[in-house]
Amino acid sequence: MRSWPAPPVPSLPAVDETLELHSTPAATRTPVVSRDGTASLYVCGITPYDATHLGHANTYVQFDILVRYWRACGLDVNYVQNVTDIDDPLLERADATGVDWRMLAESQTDLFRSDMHALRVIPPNTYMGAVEMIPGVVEDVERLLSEGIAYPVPAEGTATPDYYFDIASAEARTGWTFGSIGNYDRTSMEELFPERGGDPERAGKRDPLDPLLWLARREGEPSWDGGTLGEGRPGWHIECSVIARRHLPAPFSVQGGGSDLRFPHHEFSAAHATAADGVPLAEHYAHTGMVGLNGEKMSKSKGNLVLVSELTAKGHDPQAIRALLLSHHWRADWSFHPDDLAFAEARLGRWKSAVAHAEDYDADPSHPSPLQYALMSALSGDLNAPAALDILDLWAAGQFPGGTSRRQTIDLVDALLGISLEA
Ligand code: 5CA
Ligand code: ZN
Repeated sequence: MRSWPAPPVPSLPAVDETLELHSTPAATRTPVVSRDGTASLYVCGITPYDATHLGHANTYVQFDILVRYWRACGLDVNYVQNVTDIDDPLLERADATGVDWRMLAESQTDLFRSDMHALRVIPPNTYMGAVEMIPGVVEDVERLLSEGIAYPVPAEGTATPDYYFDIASAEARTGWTFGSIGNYDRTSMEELFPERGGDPERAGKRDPLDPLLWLARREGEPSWDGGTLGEGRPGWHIECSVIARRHLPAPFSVQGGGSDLRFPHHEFSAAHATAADGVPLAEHYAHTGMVGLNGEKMSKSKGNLVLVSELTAKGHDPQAIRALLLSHHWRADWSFHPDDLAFAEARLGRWKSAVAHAEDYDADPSHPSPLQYALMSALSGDLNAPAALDILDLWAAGQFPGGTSRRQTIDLVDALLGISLEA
């Protein structure tokens, strides 16, 4: 599927840093080791039934810093993102609003594209919808079935059964242990499962937490050819597992998303992949904090959304929105307050004014400036963007030691932080 236009990214003299990232399964910082000059990333994309809110924007802007950091280290980055363009919440919203589900998905994905473009987020190399990946999903579910890691559950009024993933069998036959990815104990997972799309009450399941792999065709719902599974549509976790495995090496460097995806989503997409391939899905799992409004998580279901498109329509500079997001550490939970945006706008103004008055001279383009070392060193320690912005404040206040020309500064801030300070 089409993504969005790439922003220009100035090239920087390469600096060889070692990135340390807080990985959820390890629950601590771990070095991210690149292989053969490459790094690979999968970030879970939107379910397009409502436009981009600040929580989504935060997740994609924070992972954009990872992409930019890797590129500045001279790595070749392979980045994949999905769109959950078929799932229950999308069908429910389409039903409730009387809009065709395809039109809803298309219009909201388009709005997301224009928001990402406005926020200067580097697009993924592969942007793929669940619907496009259905043949791959069918292939994998058939494989899991033949290996005894999936099983049918008869459904009322359907010609063929639904299919579920067998947690116990996967634990016995693969290297995956239940809870090892999201880092939750069984009691917490039992609490979270029904809140996040799971169906613990479904009769006929071997374990109440076994997740759905393939849903048989229901009257009045869209469905696709499922080969030996029968007509139907994919479960949620298998979608990301299959899209990632078909487009990235196994294991790839980082699986990303918001912390609401720790369980069940990332736990099970990793489990499905390990069961199908025999190797872990990813080396690291990175989860961004949840953005809220007045202390409550911002979510489509609660309707307490601050939309990027509404802020920009009111005349707010998307670059100030970006600066606001990056003033929070990627793992932090935080609540939006309109004053924060005014603060970010003033801050951006100070950086721009400092750049406009900075000295221009011919700096050696192959030699990293002291400012570049400082910013990259801040980012190498668990992608500390707030610390990078503080360094920029120091520089703008004339308190940063070491020379950096006007042009170098513009290129540096643009390449690493995605903020253009050009007048
Ligand atoms: N399509 C699935 C992932 S495969 C999904 O979770 N879609 S979503 O539209 O609900 O969320 C898109 C991304 O934004 C996910 O990575 C999710 O973790 C993240 N996200 C959702 N709400 C928030 C929030 N309030 N704060 C931060 N990130 C959020
Ligand atoms: Zn996903």
